[in-house]
Amino acid sequence: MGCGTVSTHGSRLDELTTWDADWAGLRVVVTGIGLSGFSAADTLIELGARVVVVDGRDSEGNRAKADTLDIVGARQVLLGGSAAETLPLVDGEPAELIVTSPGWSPEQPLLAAAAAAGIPIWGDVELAWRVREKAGRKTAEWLAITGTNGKTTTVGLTASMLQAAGLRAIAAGNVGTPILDAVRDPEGYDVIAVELSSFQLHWSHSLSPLASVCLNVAQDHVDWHGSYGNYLADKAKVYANTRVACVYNAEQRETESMVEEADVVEGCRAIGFTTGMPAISMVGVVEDLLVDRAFIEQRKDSAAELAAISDLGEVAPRHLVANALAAAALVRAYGVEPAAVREGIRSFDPGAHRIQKVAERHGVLWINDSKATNPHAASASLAAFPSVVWIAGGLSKGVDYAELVSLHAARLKAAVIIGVDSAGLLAALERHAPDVPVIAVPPRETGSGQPGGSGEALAGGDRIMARAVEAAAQIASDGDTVLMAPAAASMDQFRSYADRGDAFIEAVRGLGEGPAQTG
Ligand code: UMA
Repeated sequence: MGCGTVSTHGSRLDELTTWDADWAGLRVVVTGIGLSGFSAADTLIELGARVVVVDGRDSEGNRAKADTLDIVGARQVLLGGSAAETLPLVDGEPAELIVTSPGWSPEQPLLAAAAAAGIPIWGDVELAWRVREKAGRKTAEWLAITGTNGKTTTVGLTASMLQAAGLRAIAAGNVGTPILDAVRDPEGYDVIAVELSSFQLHWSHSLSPLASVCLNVAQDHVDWHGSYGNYLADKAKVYANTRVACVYNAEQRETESMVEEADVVEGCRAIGFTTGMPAISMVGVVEDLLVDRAFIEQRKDSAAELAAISDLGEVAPRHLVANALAAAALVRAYGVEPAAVREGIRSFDPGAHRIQKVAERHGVLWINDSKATNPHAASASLAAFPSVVWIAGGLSKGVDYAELVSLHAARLKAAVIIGVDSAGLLAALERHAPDVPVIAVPPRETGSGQPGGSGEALAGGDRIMARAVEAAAQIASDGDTVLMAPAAASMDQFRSYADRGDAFIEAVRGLGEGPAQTG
């Protein structure tokens, strides 16, 4: 039996633009039973669709989720490698729609087969957009946020500003709460700050947010997208059909050209953000203030104060200022007053392990940025400090460190290298920062007090961090910053970036109040 074409399936799907539309009996295959797949399957079952769920991993956790979906009324849940290779039928007939989890690549055999058969493929975000209107529930406006780095901070700041304005608002999407969970909240939200990954954007088709931003772009996820060009094209989709404001990074031309090329709703404005002096239709910085020259009537010759840089906390690196400005532009597009922007910034908790001040001892600032798992993120935090003893290294994921090291060589007082996979970083330091002293902590350090036992490897991680911190303390002196921003993933020596950050904090606290270094 043929699987039909896009146009025959499209006609029914075109009608499916609210919760109350006729979803009953629709034959859907949901791929993935993780956070987004589970929420998509659960939603579709509640809507009365006939749902088959597929996941390549037959684990205990997935079996438990499968049992739950069976109970609520899934037609079938298929787990295991072979299940994910072929397109299943739904009640003996071809699917009319695939709803995929974001992590599934278009090359994946089941999705490739669906595409070849002309079956439309939506992500969970597309489904959420289609069901956001429901009789008797508030319909939330969406503020859409993407970018290679800073998305999570920016959605958090955006939600915080909206809440400070007295609105019912939440951060959802790639940040962790599946967007369908936010959309299905019984009370409903006024506004959702939606974090969108390039994967989610790839599988989104009809979103029309009130305002949108691509914060920045740098090489990432090129394997999934096939090329950097494809990655950029998917990122650019964040601006499609935007209604009020497309917010771009005035310091990164790529994001501005995405806006220029986007098909937006008539009347939508392009608003820049800059950490320098703002031109007209931008938000930016004047002296130590964040200001708005975009959403005020007198923008030709004046700017409105939104907040002070110091409202962002003791350490306000440039990229954090940029994130706050992007968030401010989004909420100003919605109509939030300047006072709520400031209040939202002040009450925002960026969470641990992100440029977190751990201690200040004898004029040395100790900063934990364990969240910096790639060179782009590490570069942003290095840029925030003039004289740095840099603790770095870990699982490199094959990235190139040449640009990072040459860009920041002048601010490096020394580098303390951890990690089992840091050869690339060491080579880059040797080549592009030959005058910077480098201390490599041997990767196979194990705790002398922790012989044997299953915890030995991780106890080793703690010891390695303690060695790194001791080495940094020997070198750092008044005015220096010891910055643990590894530019690499953590899983070679730690359970997670959080575990690595905790080890750093513990080691810094373990230094006590010993004598200051003079060197
Ligand atoms: N699976 C397969 N075959 C595949 C790929 C995945 O069977 O080829 C299965 C896995 O066994 C698993 C499920 O699919 O059971 C996982 O699906 P998923 O990888 O799409 O992850 P979810 O649990 O649905 O979580 C996703 C986002 N994950 C990814 O995009 C990889 C989460 O972002 C997001 O918080 C969540 O939806 C809710 O919206 C995480 C992430 O790492 C934080 N994002 C990437 C990033 O930020 O760089 C994009």
